[in-house]
Amino acid sequence: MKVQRALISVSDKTGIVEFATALTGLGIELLSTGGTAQLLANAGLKVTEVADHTGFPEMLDGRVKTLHPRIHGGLLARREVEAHMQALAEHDIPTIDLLVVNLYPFEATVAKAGCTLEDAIENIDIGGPAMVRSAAKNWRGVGVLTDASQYAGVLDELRATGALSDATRFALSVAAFNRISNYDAAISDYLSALNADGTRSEFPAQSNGRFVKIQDLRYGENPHQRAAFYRDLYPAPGSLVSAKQLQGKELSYNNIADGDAAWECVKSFDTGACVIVKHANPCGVALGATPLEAYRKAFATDPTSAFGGIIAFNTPVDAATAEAVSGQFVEVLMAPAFTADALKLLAAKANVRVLEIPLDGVDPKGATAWARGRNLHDVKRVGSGLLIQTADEPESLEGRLKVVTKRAPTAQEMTDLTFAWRVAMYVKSNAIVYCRDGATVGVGAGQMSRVDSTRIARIKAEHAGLTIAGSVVASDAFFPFRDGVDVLAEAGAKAIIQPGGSMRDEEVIAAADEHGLAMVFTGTRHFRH
Ligand code: 93A
Repeated sequence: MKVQRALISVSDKTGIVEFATALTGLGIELLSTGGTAQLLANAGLKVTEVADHTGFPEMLDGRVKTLHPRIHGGLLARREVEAHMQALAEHDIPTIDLLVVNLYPFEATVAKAGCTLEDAIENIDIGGPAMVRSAAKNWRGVGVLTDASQYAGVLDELRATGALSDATRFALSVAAFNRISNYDAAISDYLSALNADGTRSEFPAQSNGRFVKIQDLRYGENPHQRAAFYRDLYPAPGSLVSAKQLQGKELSYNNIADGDAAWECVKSFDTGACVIVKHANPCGVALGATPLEAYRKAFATDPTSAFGGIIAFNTPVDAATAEAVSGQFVEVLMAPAFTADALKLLAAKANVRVLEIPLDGVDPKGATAWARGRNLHDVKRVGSGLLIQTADEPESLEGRLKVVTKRAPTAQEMTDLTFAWRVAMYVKSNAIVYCRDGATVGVGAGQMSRVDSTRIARIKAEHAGLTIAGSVVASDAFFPFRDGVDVLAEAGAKAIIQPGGSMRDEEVIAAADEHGLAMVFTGTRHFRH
């Protein structure tokens, strides 16, 4: 069906003059609302104002512009139904074959600090979504564009054939319904979280969390499971979903899950760090003056587990680091940037998936989860329900640590304790992390008993040829009994950081004193399941 008439009504006017000029060039007649019509007329285009078309002025501060039968009739009439076309003729309503609308910027308005309820309400578009809905319902006769990114493709097709194919109009219709549904969800989310006094409630009665597909995956956690990867409609800055893959095989489900674990951990350090993850747990974490130093120290923790691991850096990867990393079997390599020389070296390892994730706007010490580049809410599926909680945050330990043993940690022990505590937050519970000199020495993860994690971390350190003597230990939750403390003291550890708060704290502190250990309580726990 030939496109004869287009209605253009856009808030975001990016690219609209060029697009409208091209439509005019194809002999398409233009109708437009106030601001848009003005812009197009100023650009020298012939355009009819909607107010002239309907014979009704825009009124109520623009609240009523296009809500008129002469607009909706033109959009909704079924071209193949004779009675519809007769009705249009009777009421002198011309068809509208192409609709170009983008909506009042509700999402951007409420994202601004200090947005008032009045601002938000004025930015709820009524006429725009109504037209989009009419056109999208009548997709067999009307093409509907709701985003500037669609202009070029539609133009190509119109230039080639003067019309849009069924497939194109259907795809545009689906995109249009997605757009208004996300728009309404944003309004509903915003308003649902408001109390009558203007304060916001953190967990509204209804949640409309929206996700956009990034890609289908070859399979899920196992080859018999089907899977796809989605991102939040509004992702936090610096998160894995904004990764740019620079080379390598397609990402798998497990690559993404493990990559996220590595990325969330490495992002939480405010100095150069390297994190190696295997099966969702860090198997080596270290700080370093250079990425190469951080990598070497992290790798030394557990070379066996690091095989086929995910490696993440929070600083740009240079050639020396790329060369060292290439010496091991690595599934995914992640960093905020790579030097040209590093990329040249990595190109020789075509299978390695290299992900670049800029950390702009991410502050490891930021006040909110969002500023730290993490989503504010953490979601877990349970049966047909969801558990939602605020993200676990790496808290500042300043002024919080309580020394509970006779011996206080030395300055070096204290530095290592703080590092170990941070790492433990990213290890699955029960987590026991031995560290020395800004690097992990042994990691015990995901055990049902804390004392077993303590033993396993020690065994792993021994297998890696590392000595635990002189190391410090972080435990993600309190020691329920003294046995864990006995095990780590026997292994040669010198200081412990843990939340405290067990019924048997006294027994645990006495054990530490017996062994001459220093112990500090954080008062916070970091379970991770
Ligand atoms: O205030 S509205 O809800 N009432 C309407 O009748 C209406 N018609 C189009 N907003 C309406 N629009 C919106 O105006 C469009 O969705 C678009 O975002 C905007 C374009 O206005 P202008 O062309 O005056 O800049």
